[in-house]
Amino acid sequence: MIIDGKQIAQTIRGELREQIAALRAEGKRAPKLAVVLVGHNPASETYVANKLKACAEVGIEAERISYDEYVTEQTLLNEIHRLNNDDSIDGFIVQLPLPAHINELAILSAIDYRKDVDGLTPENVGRTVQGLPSIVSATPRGIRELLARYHIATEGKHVVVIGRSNIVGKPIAMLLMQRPYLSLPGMSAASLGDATVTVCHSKTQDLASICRTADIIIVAAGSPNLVTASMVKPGATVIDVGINRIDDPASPRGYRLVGDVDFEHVAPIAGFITPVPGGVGPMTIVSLLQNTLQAYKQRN
Ligand code: NAD
Ligand code: L34
Repeated sequence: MIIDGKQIAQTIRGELREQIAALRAEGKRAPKLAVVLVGHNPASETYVANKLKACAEVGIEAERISYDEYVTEQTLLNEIHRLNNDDSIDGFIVQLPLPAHINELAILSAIDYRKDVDGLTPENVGRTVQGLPSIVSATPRGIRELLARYHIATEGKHVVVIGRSNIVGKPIAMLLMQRPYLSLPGMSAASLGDATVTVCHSKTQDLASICRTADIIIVAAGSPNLVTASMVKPGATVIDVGINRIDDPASPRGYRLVGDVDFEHVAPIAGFITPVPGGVGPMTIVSLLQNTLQAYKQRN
């Protein structure tokens, strides 16, 4: 069965729109998000445009703050301090990647964790690890939501995560291994967590045999066709986070998107599988909206 992330994201946007309309009807102001974008990475431009459009759809005010790729780290830090202290802003994100001359962790660490709607500050990551209420980063939150809404339980299951990034691999591994005491405001109830998690990465030996023992594979590697049919146990759930642009003169944009999974051959044997596009990507965006509403509620 194909997991329809686009559809679920649309449903959640409808829920958010209603919640925000109800707040407005009580005379409250709209939540407000700011997005800091550095440089002109075409993929980042697309993702940020999708985020701003989704905000407009649900009634979240959004502001895009752009810098060219030569901006100094200090200028960005000043902007972050300004946003931390701007009472009209409920949350903000710094779209990644940043240019190589900027220290990503220094930038993320400067964000006030209460406004960190990407859940990437040391405070939010640490609180998530300890099972305290926190803001969970958008893509892992979206993956959890997909599993919950498709009633895919993780308790006692073997989850293989491929990729160890701070933005996907590490946090999703942490969330799914937890005892399910994490309260995520606005998230549908399901028994998520309690999984046995294996994290694989570029130095892992014999990825294929590890994957074959997985009930759930979550791949965020950025490598087309990394997960092939022979690596997937029949009936397993496959969550494809990868987004890769493949040159394709026949398509209107000159490229097409593929994930990290050989979808054509894996889909027939998987129990559940997410497509690319239309799987995890739209959930990342809607999770940011949920996080923004969460930050707004916690401030008010
Ligand atoms: P990254 O790009 O920072 O790092 C890739 C990770 O994959 C590393 O940990 C590396 O060890 C591992 N890896 C690479 N090749 C491997 C291999 N052959 N075998 C095993 N492990 C391997 O990670 P990221 O930022 O999580 O991004 C990964 C992919 O997910 C990219 O394609 C990115 O565009 C995509 N992404 C999508 C979303 C979404 O919302 N759909 C969100 C974030 C990232
Ligand atoms: N700070 N940096 C920060 N936060 C994030 O949450 C992100 N990410 C990742 C890159 N850097 C970030 C995103 O926003 C990846 N990402 C993201 C966002 C949206 C989509 C994909 C990745 C998305 O909309 N995907 C669509 C297709 C988009 C297209 O046409 O290119 C999909 O259906 O998968």
